[in-house]
Amino acid sequence: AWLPPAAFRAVGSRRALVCGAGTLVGTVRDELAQACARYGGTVAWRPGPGPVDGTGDVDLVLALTAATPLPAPVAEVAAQCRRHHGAGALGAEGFALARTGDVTVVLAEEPAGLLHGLFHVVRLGESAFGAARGPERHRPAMRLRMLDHWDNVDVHPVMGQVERGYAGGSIFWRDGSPRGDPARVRDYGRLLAACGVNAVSANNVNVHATEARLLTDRLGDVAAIADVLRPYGIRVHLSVTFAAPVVLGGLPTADPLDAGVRAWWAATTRQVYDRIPDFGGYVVKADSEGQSGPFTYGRSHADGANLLADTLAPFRGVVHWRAFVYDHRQDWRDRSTDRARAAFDHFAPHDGRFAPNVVLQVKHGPMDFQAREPVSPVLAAMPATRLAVEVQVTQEYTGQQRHVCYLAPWWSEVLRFAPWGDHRTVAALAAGDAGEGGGLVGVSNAGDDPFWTGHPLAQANLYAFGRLAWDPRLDPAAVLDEWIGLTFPPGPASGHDLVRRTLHEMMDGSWRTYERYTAPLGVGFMVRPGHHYGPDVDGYEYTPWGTYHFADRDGVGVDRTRASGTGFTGQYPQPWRDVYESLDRCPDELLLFFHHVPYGHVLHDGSTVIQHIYNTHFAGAEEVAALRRRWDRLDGLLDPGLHTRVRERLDEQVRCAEEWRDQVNAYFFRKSGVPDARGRRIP
Ligand code: GCW
Repeated sequence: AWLPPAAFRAVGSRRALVCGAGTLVGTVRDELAQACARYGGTVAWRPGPGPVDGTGDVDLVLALTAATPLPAPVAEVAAQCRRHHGAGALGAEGFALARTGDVTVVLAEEPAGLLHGLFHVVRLGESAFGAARGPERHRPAMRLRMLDHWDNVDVHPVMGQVERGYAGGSIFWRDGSPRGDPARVRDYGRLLAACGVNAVSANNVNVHATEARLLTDRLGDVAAIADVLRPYGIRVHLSVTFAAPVVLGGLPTADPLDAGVRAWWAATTRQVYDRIPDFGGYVVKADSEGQSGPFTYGRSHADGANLLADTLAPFRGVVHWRAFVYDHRQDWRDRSTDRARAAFDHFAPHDGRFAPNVVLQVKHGPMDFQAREPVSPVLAAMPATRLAVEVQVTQEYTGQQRHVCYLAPWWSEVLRFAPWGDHRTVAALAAGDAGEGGGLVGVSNAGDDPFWTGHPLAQANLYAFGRLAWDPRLDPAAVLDEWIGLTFPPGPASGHDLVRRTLHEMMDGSWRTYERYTAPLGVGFMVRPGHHYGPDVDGYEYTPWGTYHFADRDGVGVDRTRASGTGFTGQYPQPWRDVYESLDRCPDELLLFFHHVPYGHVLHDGSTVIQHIYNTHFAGAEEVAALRRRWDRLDGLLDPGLHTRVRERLDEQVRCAEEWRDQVNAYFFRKSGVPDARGRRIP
């Protein structure tokens, strides 16, 4: 992935000094030692206070501020930092980077900062050892940067080992047991640390019988994962079932206000911390898609979340409480129920009632990880609640890691969205004041596949997730180049520039390409029910899931206006409540999410809706064909196994994009009777 040995060439050929002690400092030293063994550099380590020994000639110093006396160049950087930012300005994970004289300095207050600093230097490569720079201060925008694994311990009869997993089996589990491959887990932790992730939840939010027991008699399995990830600064969290007091504790109820239930959770949580002192906390999917929750007992989600939060608080743990609560058994004939409204209707009234260590985990859009949705209005409606934004790194609705679909531009749009039209962005809401918000959560796309993510190019999504959680202002195209540079370092073979250029060209616009050949203008779904791969325009139209497009002979789209529809637009603050309400002002890419319009409705670019559908679907499929041609140019320049794997996936993407094009075009031609103005073939 993005840590091939060659990514360490620049640091590995230097004379490095590490000052400080602790597990994570040990990791920094070991990383450097490994790199130096390969590239001829040296590493000295000064764990405690004492004379600076054998450190006359160094190129790179990584030091904790506490490791006094600090070597001269570091002391200078420390003094500058204090002058500019005051004491304690680097925080738990931040670092300062400077190049003074001939020495590159990384300074941190805490060991985790040193580790992030090391990986930053790795990313910079030779340029970290060039011109004078800094001191620059780097701190994560979000304190919580978590990947959720929807991994089952047992193989689930329908969902398999990993729910919505497209990269083989689980990294953690196989057939009901731990997978027994700590080296793989360690490598994973290393990759995550190198892009800035600091938390992992190790099991599916749909908690089945075996998985429920991870909280109690199988806690040892979780502790083993925590032990392996700890040296990389990654904390482990656990998905738990709200019914645990009943299914594990044998109590007659899981009512959050019941004294026995509270005592059970308190005792259970204490045992978790006895075993895993740095345990991160619980993740809960309650009253959602069949999972149990407080509604069963006539209690609110604030009651439910606070129960768990109270038991975690003494240990500084958090509960990630998911806002993905909606009626999945609705009647498709009932036009008044709107799934998009559900999270807001359930949660917004409870703003201010959640304990400080509850993180309300909100999917970025009001529906479900479609290739295009508006930003969830919940994010603007709960100023007194810690909010996390959840994105889906695993490509359930975006090509299932058989299609190239670089998602960072999509996430970046979401994170930069300004719900009130002013300086306050979604990223700022998730970051919170002084980084105390709920952060960014991604559903992991990694598995036991040799390329980690099934599609080798899907690794870029995992990398970009971590980088954007660390700094949501990063340009996704620059993050892509960073990933390409690390993953495909210049080697002895020629053609490296072509590789870089081609990968960038293929990936940068791939999310928009995907959008073009799938569901049009923000209407979403149109996928095969169940597994969600490939087109099926009416697949969900008459189902209980609340995901409809309402196409008929005259028009298509969901009327979510206040004037004549479900009123969903009213969940947004100004300016968006009026922008989305207005047929004229609503952005084209979301038109069918908010409005039901005739096929002849004219978009801002002058084309009709029906012609737009034809144009984008022909264009999208052509763009995929061009992707495959581009990839062919790289034959012989890359590892053959990798080239073949991507080539196979591109063949499938071409086939599938044509299928999408033809089904969507044929469907709307048949409904509307309007021919393509350009006379192209529609089957
Ligand atoms: O996107 C849907 C998926 C479910 C998933 C659910 C959720 C884990 O189809 O597989 O369940 O969302 O986010 O809880």
